[in-house]
Amino acid sequence: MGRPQQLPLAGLLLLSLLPSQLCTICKVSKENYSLLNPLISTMVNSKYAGGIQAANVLLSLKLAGVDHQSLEKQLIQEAKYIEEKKESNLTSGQLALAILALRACQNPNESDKHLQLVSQLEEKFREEIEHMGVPGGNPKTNYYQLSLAVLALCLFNGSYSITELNTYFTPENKNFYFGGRFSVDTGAMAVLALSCVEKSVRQTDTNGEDLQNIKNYTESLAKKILSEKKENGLLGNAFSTGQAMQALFVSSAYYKEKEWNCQQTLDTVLEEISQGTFHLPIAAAQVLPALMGKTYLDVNNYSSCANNSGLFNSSTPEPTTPVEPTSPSTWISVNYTVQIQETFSIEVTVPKGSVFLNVMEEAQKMNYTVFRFSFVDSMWGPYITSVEGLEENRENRTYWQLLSGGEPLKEGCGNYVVHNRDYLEVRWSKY
Ligand code: B12
Ligand SMILES: *[C@@H]1O[C@H](CO)[C@@H](O)[C@H](O)[C@H]1NC(C)=O
Ligand SMILES: *[C@@H]1O[C@H](CO)[C@@H](O)[C@H](O)[C@H]1NC(C)=O
Ligand SMILES: *[C@@H]1O[C@H](CO)[C@@H](O)[C@H](O)[C@H]1NC(C)=O
Ligand SMILES: *[C@@H]1O[C@H](CO)[C@@H](O)[C@H](O)[C@H]1NC(C)=O
Ligand SMILES: *[C@@H]1O[C@H](CO)[C@@H](O)[C@H](O)[C@H]1NC(C)=O
Ligand SMILES: *[C@@H]1O[C@H](CO)[C@@H](O)[C@H](O)[C@H]1NC(C)=O
Ligand SMILES: *[C@@H]1O[C@H](CO)[C@@H](O)[C@H](O)[C@H]1NC(C)=O
Ligand SMILES: *[C@@H]1O[C@H](CO)[C@@H](O)[C@H](O)[C@H]1NC(C)=O
Ligand SMILES: *[C@@H]1O[C@H](CO)[C@@H](O)[C@H](O)[C@H]1NC(C)=O
Ligand SMILES: *[C@@H]1O[C@H](CO)[C@@H](O)[C@H](O)[C@H]1NC(C)=O
Ligand SMILES: *[C@@H]1O[C@H](CO)[C@@H](O)[C@H](O)[C@H]1NC(C)=O
Repeated sequence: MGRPQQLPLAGLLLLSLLPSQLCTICKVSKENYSLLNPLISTMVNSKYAGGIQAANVLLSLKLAGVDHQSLEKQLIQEAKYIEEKKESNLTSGQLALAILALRACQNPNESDKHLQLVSQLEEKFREEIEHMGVPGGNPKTNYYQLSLAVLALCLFNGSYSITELNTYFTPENKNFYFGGRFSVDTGAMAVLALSCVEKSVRQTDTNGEDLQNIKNYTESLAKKILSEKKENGLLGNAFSTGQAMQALFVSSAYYKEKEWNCQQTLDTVLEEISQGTFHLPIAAAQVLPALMGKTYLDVNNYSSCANNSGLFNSSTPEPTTPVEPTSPSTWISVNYTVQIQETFSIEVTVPKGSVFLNVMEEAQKMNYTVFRFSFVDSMWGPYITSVEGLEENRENRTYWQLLSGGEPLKEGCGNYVVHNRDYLEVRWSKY
């Protein structure tokens, strides 16, 4: 008599023991895929300098089910080079991305390729942990990259220590914050990594305490991401939202349904796409998987890799960035300030439509001693490394922060379009 009652109870119990099986995922409907075409064409029509630069894009296209052979060929070349060279100067996160991109959607019947890369990543992860020294120290790179490394090791059978994760991934760790502000991108990548670890711990040896801590961290980080939700549904800003959505997809057991209106977030992202917000290939690559209901945890799941090639249209022209053609007669003037301890200001006149970098170049021409600067190119555009001869320093966690009207910018100096009477600042800061 008791049986029919016990069975559903046992089922319920099982469900509550397997929280990560529950998933609230909202995604763009097939009828609406054309709204994603600007992202696809941005990614497919760009030129990629190094193979590693293409990794983010290839990973994204594979998860979305759009195949792009030439990108993959380029990356395989690069991988061969790294494997042979052994001594490689890639950072942990770059190598992790290369592995994720190469192995994503690989037919499980094919023999595992690039095992060498996984053991190289183990080594780089060790170096990161060693660099942190004691709890309270910092990694060589940052927690976004550390999380990418843990994720790739977890998905592809690399080794890492769960005890170390327990030590270093407490949500209060300062590396989750830049200048006191929670970094949504970083927290999201950590949630993805920890969710993978949680799944694999549960499958193997279940050290109760380790598992309990991992769950606790995931819950806290998911809550922190939700606390960065804006009125319009974005999580952090437009550029962190895709990764934050992925994190909330895999951690839905840890928050209540009413705490997040996924559809609202999705609609706002679609609106941002139409405004050209994701015009950089890297920005498009980071946001696309979530819109298709995919997460980085799907990369080793062959059966979730659909072929959607026929549904997308990469021949549509790229959306033009909303910058009016510059007529040479329209000039604007901005106030540009370099702040270390002393402050130097200058009034700079530039053509309408200019970006922050153009202002810096103009100021440099006017007074080289005070306004000289240097930058390196990255996937997000130019990254300022020194101003007035003062170099950023990763050990000291110093960098050159960009601001307008006293507010930190959401974009780099190559993309932020300045406006008349803008009050621009580069400020020597700590994170
Ligand atoms: C860590 C990080 C930083 C660190 C980098 C140093 C470090 N210790 O690693 C610090 C805190 C210094 C930083 C600074 C800035 N950042 Co930042 N950063 C990140 C983060 C969280 C991870 C980057 C990473 O490691 N990627 C993985 C590796 C494998 O890729 P990578 O290409 O090798 O990574 C390098 C570059 O990304 C570079 N970098 C980091 N931030 C930025 C920003 C710009 C504009 C450029 C060109 C390069 C760059 O540093 C990384 C390490 O070397 C990303 C989040 C994301 N979604 O990508 C944001 C992110 C890239 N940053 C962003 C921004 C806006 C900035 C700032 C412009 C903020 C400001 N107002 O000053 C400044 C850069 C100013 C300058 N000097 O030019 C935005 C870029 C959005 C956009 N459309 O351009 C992102 C996407 C965060 C966000 N959601 O808003 N950042
Ligand atoms: C397609 O997108 C529009 C605008 O974002 C939305 O209002 C509509 O409900 C979507 N259609 C479907 C079938 O999901
Ligand atoms: C690694 O070194 C090569 C050659 O010295 C250089 O071209 C490349 O940009 C370096 N990569 C990184 C990530 O530093
Ligand atoms: C892998 O091989 C098995 C047995 O040969 C076959 O049934 C299965 O369809 C293959 N899987 C894929 C994804 O090709
Ligand atoms: C994972 O790696 C271990 C050794 O580190 C090996 O014994 C095991 O067979 C590997 N498992 C898979 C699925 O590749
Ligand atoms: C995680 O654990 C700490 C200490 O054990 C506790 O204070 C905190 O409330 C827990 N967080 C969550 C989200 O359960
Ligand atoms: C793999 O993907 C399929 C289809 O999306 C899904 O049904 C299945 O649960 C996934 N398997 C794992 C282990 O995540
Ligand atoms: C995906 O489908 C398209 C046609 O819809 C086909 O041309 C292409 O070869 C397929 N790609 C893969 C990897 O199956
Ligand atoms: C792709 O775009 C071209 C040009 O914009 C258009 O003619 C064609 O109908 C589109 N195809 C699909 C499948 O959307
Ligand atoms: C720029 O703005 C600062 C702060 O408002 C002000 O002190 C400075 O005089 C201005 N510089 C120029 C050249 O207008
Ligand atoms: C550059 O600015 C500094 C500080 O305001 C000033 O001492 C110096 O004379 C200026 N140099 C030129 C070439 O204007
Ligand atoms: C790092 O900070 C220390 C202490 O403030 C300083 O002595 C050192 O010169 C800094 N290093 C660099 C490369 O800026």
